[in-house]
Amino acid sequence: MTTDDFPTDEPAVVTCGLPYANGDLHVGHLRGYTAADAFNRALNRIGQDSIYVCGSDMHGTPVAVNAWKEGVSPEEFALEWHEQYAETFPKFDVDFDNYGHTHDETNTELTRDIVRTLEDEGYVEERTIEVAWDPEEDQALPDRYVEGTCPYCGEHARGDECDEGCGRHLEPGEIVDPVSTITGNPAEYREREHKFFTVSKLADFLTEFLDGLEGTDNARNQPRQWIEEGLQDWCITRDLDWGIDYPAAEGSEAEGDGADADDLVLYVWVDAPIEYISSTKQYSERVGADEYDWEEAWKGSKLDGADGDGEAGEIVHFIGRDIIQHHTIFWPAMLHVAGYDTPRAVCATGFITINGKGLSTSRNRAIWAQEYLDEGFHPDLLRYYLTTNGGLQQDIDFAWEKFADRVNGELVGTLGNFCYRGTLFAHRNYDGTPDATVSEEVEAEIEDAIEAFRTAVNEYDVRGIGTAPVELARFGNEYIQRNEPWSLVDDEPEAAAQVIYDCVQLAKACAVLAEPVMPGKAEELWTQLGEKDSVHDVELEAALEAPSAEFDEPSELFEGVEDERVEELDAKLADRVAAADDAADAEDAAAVETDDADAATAADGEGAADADRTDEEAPDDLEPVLEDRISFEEFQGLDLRVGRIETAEGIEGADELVKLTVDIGVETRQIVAGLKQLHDVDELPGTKVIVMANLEAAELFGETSDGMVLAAGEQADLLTTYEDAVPGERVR
Ligand code: B3M
Ligand code: ZN
Repeated sequence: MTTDDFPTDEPAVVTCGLPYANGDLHVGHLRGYTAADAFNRALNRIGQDSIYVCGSDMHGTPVAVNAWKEGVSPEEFALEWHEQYAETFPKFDVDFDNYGHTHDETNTELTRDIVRTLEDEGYVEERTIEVAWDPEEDQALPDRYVEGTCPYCGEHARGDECDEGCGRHLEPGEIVDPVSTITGNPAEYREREHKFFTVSKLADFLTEFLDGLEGTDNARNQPRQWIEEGLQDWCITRDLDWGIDYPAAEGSEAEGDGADADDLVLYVWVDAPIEYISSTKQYSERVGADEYDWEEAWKGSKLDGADGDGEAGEIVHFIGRDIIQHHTIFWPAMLHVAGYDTPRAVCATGFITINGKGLSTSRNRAIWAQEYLDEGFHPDLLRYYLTTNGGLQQDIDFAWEKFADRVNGELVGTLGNFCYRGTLFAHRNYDGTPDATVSEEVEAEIEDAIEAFRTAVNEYDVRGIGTAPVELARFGNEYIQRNEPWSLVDDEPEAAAQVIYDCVQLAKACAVLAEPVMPGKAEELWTQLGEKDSVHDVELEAALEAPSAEFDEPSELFEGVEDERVEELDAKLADRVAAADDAADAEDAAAVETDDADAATAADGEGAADADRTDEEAPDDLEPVLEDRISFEEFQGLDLRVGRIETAEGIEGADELVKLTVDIGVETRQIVAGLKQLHDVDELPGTKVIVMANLEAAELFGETSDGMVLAAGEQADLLTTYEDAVPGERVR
């Protein structure tokens, strides 16, 4: 297990979950890719040898179903999207050192190799199982070809995942009341032979792995619970003709329905994460192993002369929180058996909503990557907004108004304003940096900022990385205001030169610190400061190196977003959503009238990209409203208060509970709430909540719970206030 802080001597690799090559990229995607990109850049800034790799996920039913809808082959369909992604990411400065895809030769070979090793090591078993079957089309219905009910939580689910409920991976045959998404008919079950990876044998290994795993809390807590509940073996083959053929199946006959064993391909989740390794390998082959050795990165702890670090390599995965199980159970299990190092960290991000509602690609309630660029906004504004809006685990509500507030306040008002003021004054009075050296106060401030940045990297705190330059600029503004160089320049030229030298030094430090999250703007500032080379190549220490003696007249780094612009953008979005809703309603109505339409509607639902799982559609099984009405007086008897969580900590022995102290204005309460599996405990302090204040106190796991924090639904979505109600105010 690696416990050394970054930077270490080993080569690191940062990855982000592979996008399915099946539709346009939107802000939901960009959140993860920009966070991982910023993290990798930050690692480089602190002197860690690190690369960022990714690739398109070409296989599986998410691609096959959409290709079928379009009437093209999955390969042609996926390659087209792959090319589009490869062109789009650089426009957001998402700088992959290698961007491959899962269907290429490197990944196909490596996947077969790894699966053969799983077999050789005795971790693959053949079993007869029941798989969903469409009787009309006479074909198997793997994964997204079938929908039904989750056997664990009862929510509506897709074939291989409970996307609207508990988030579990579902094995073939597990889904209850299966319905074919091709014909809309109830599916039958048929017996088929399939291969299983016996993950259940690896519970002890995985428990130990999770104990050492860094990254976000949710990536450790959820899988621990799944292990406690008992691990199931994992079906790694599918009856599908799109994917990587199962290596041992070639040429053999399968029993059952007379289908050929060649029909069996590997489940998409086998070859998808292997692309992380394949992509690293491709990079290594391109630049040469002397510069970056993929085996050092993925097998470093097992190579000759390794210092006995154990299993974990410097591997950091950024993923959406819906694919934690794949990355913290199946993936490390595969790596372990196949002789690779396991990840050091898994950082699982929350989802994105748009104006408070679930992002829905099928309903066009999304901010598309290309659309954002077409609006003429600089990519760094979105990068900043997405990476610093909250902790990684928090959901982000995208609203143009909030976007504009952050841009206008933090970027224009603080960072841009300080850098422009300081450097313009320097240019006008000294043609660049005056003759001086940095003051002790400013040097200490920059050193603190560097230290905070380093800590943020080691805590996988991407928000902390992103806000570091803004915080420093905030100090800069205060410093310049306090020292008033404009009133010193005539009478006390030395004092004025000192202040302005400090300001230029601070601006230079801002450029270095801003590089990970705002690479384009950081480079612009760097160039304005007359610095040579590129800010992308320097390490943090450059923040304290002497600034260039000369530079040209600077220009403002950021442009504000006007209120009218926000209104215009909101109106456009609303029109788009309304048009898509009308189209969807018309389609639903048509589907009721004709049998044929059923297939189209079902497939359309499936075709929606990943973020649809946060769609704001009401679940089918909502409880009816209670018949007994209460009087207004009785309602008045409920003392509901606005509160603010002050502290939050887990309770020993209770997996789900957190102990909160909540400020409810009139007093501070201790409240125990079942939030631990669903929220990042560290992110809870500061959150405004609604507290049921006159509930009888209760004792839970030896802790007093004096009140109740209100939350909605399975995910314990915390109720909060819309604007600025303060703790203690009553909710009426
Ligand atoms: N292609 C997309 C998702 O489920 C999926 C990720 C693969 S990561 C190895 O978010
Ligand atoms: Zn479920």
